[in-house]
Amino acid sequence: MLYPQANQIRELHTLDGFWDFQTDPDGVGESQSWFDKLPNPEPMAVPASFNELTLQPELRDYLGDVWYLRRFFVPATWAGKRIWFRCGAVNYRAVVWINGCRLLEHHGGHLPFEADAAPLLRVGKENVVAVRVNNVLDWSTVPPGFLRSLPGTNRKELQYYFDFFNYAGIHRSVQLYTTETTYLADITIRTYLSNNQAIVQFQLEVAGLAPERRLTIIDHLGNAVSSKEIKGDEGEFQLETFELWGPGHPYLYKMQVELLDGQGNPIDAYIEEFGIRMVAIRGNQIVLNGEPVYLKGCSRHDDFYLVGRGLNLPLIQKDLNLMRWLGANSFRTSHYPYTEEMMRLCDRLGLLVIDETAAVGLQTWGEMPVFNADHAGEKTLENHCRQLTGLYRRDKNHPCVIMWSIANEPDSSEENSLPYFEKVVAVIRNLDATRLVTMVLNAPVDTDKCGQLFDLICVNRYSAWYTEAGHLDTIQHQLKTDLQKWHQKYGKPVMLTEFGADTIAGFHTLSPQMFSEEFQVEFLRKYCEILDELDFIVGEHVWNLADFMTKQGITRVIGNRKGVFTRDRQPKMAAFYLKERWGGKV
Ligand code: GCB
Repeated sequence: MLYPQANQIRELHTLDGFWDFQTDPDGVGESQSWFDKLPNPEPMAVPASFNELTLQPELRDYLGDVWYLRRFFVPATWAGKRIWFRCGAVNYRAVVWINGCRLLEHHGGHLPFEADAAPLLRVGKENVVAVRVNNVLDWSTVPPGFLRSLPGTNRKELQYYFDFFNYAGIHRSVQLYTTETTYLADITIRTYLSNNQAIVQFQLEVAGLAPERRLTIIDHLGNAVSSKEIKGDEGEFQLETFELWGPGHPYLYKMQVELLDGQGNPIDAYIEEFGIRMVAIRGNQIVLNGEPVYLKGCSRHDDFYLVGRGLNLPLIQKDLNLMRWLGANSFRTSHYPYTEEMMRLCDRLGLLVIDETAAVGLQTWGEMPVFNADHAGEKTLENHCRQLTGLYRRDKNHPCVIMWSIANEPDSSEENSLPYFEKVVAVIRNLDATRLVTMVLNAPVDTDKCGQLFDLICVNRYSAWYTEAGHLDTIQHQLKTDLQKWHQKYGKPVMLTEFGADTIAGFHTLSPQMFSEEFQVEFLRKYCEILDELDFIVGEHVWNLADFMTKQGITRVIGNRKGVFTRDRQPKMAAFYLKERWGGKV
């Protein structure tokens, strides 16, 4: 799916700002036509999570429907065009009405969705849009969850097996953009090297009739490098001189696509950025553009004070700068697709991304095994595959994405997990043979059933934290044996995708004790010493870049404190240790 852009053909208007907002705990909004007017609204910022912004503290843990509504003007000059209503992400379910008519429905909290709203809009007049958002997870959603009654109250709690707060609302920008009725719906760009040439393949998806298409490759100085006019939808460029994209040299090209009418006039135009780079596994190494690359970095969350999981451009910039300050070259979008804006910035800054779906917390819960088709399994699988496909369609042209992660820590010892993940892996491998595919595992190596499906083994470990708590001297033997077993069992390179210790900034102890800054440093150091000894290790991602909000629990002190930075992005001692280890230069 293309990122919206304004140009000589396309116009773009934002609907971000303060919308009217109201909760609908009894689910009466639709029958009472709230899509025309909310009975008792208050202002709500869009994009943002709604949880922490109002005068009602109980909204933080609210479950059910909420409504967002705003009025906007459509210029008369838009008559006869397609007018796309697009939203970057709503967590979790969204139903959209335009002028009282249902436009679309979308499930899944972290991907964009859009529809042509022109048939419902009044051009040259005021219009009204309403979005009903529901944040309840169930057995079929990805991630899954379920409701549990709270004893002694008439309230319910959402149970889920993932470790971040289930922030909700309109999380990413809402936009209107125009195209002509004939338009470029999508483009896929793939690059590889052959006989010292860079081959840039493209495939267009054109809606309507455009007799000709002109494609131009533009270099970073704005010069046209190569151009061609074609009648079909696919083709390739062969570049004899070219620049590769990679960390330290994030060279981006632009592909300009123009759809032309019979007289050579443009009907549509779009510019997509891309980089020329290849990634593969060679023996025990990840190889980027023919050179081994060792992944180092911290995973993170889209999470900040007040705005929750809402689009936060300054936070994205700060976090990528903190990673560069540490000397990191990569991170994983734990545990859901991040914003399109962040992916674009990673392209520009040369950070490598493991792009993860929202399939986190796929556990086997007693009576309700999530992989079991008799229960919700088939629907979970369907949603999972749909969201993976959506992620691919959104991010396929980003050079920063080198690997797809199809899930985080599912119960991969469960009998039914193998047939389930075989199907999910087949979906992404059919779509994309140019990137690596993994799943982040945490099952015991002896009982894991799924590792064989992936290009490399990604594993999370917390020795001396969740097991043998506080005993730093137990880390090294356990970790080494464990990682060696993963390597022996599957004969593939291994990456440690999570290791970390909760640390309260400002807690100090002379001998390293849990929760102190000294403990966090020693903990990381012990892990890293083992990683340095093993030649099949291809990367290390510390958990986590920064402290983040979670649901309440006896192991969470107003959130997860495993950040090497605090939630307001100040360094703990561990940040300096990592900077030294990873060679951060700033
Ligand atoms: C994990 C999860 C991550 C948690 C982390 C922790 O294994 O993948 O989502 O936040 O452990 O801190 O417990």
